[in-house]
Amino acid sequence: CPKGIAFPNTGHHHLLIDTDLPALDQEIPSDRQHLHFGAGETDARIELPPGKHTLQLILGDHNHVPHNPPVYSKKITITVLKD
Ligand SMILES: [Cu+2]
Repeated sequence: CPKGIAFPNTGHHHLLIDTDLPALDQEIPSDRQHLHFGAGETDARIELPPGKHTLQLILGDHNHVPHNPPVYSKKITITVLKD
């Protein structure tokens, strides 16, 4: 659900790009490597330069803090090809 809505076992997605999991007991950073889907989005289009990249999802609560226990995906590696 969108950020700011405090509800048990609820949160929003964060996409980690080319980075490891953040601290699990703090607010997830917000920068180009940590995208917040604070409107509750379940899909997105992102643009990355050609080459290898890693992607990983982690849920954060209404304050962008991972749940306890944290809910995150495996990290995957993708290759972006040139046009
Ligand atoms: Cu967030």
